[in-house]
Amino acid sequence: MRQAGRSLPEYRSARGTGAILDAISDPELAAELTLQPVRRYGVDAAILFSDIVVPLHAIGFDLTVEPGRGPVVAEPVSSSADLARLRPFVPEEDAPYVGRAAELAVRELPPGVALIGFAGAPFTIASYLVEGGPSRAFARVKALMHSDPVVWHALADRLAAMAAASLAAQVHAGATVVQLFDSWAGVLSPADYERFALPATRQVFEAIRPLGVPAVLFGVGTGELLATMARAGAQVVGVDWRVPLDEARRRLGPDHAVQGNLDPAVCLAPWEAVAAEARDVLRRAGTSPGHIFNLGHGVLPQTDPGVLSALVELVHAEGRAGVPVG
Ligand code: 1CP
Repeated sequence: MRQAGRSLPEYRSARGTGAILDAISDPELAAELTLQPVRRYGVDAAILFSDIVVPLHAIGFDLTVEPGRGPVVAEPVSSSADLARLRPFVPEEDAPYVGRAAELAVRELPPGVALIGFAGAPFTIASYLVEGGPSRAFARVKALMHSDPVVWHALADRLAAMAAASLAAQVHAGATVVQLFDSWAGVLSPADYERFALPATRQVFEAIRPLGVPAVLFGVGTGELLATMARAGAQVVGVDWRVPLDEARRRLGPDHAVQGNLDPAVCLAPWEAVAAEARDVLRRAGTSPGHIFNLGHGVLPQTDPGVLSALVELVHAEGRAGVPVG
């Protein structure tokens, strides 16, 4: 459950009001924030407290993460000259705090609880770089793809290398599962996804395959893309609430496990409604070839932690035991 911490008073008090990139670069604090949802909810996996823009920030790219808004880039990328600002990311030198936080978190995790390392997929990271910040229409990034495919692919290749290096470093530090967030891929047509996003996404999964950890590919609003995403090289595909998991399985084919997909907003309803929707997710997911129960996107900050505890209990009691990840 991404951002599970945001619902927790202990998260708010440990996190304070400082900049998120500062919190992320403090390994003790980042490890503590990683562990809090596991302690409180007894979930089967922790997700490292970090952000998809950390590698960019770490190579000195001028960006901030604005509270309530998200990543904002001072000088957006628009031409081949801008690519020079994206030098290769060397995790051990540029962002040693990420590996350190992972090591500290792994030490404290109960046996059998996975640590999920993650990175942003090339398209989603590129959308921030080209748009300059969070976007609704994604007009500039789409225009760049179609007007200058050579620059686009060069940009995507660099971001693929960055994501692969970041994931590998997290695995070396103890992450037992990796997840690639292509959060905004759902704004692309299937043809554009295949032509402009899939190749670099495949590069990421190919690069990390020798590490032998299970890999998840997740995006929001990707219903029409699932058959294409199935070819990216991840063993697991995460989906939001817009596509029921039985239908997602039909679109993905028999070779992928699924992750998802309770609507986070449902968790604001009375418990009976949450339980009914959670049971529907479990029923539609079935068990083969694997289901990781999750919310379809991040936990909403106003969610009652008591509801999330009850949800974890319900899934543990009623979800049929499969092979644990990690
Ligand atoms: O200061 C804060 O606490 C602000 C909220 C916040 C948090 C808690 C941001 C800003 N990033 C994070 C941490 C974060 N980001 C984690 C750590 C684990 C956790 O807390 O659960 C993870 C996994 C991410 C990943 C991330 N960052 C994604 C992909 C996941 C998704 O939600 O689809 C994306 C798109 C981002 C960018 C980002 N960072 C922060 C915000 C508000 C955003 C989204 C902005 C936008 O809408 O474009």
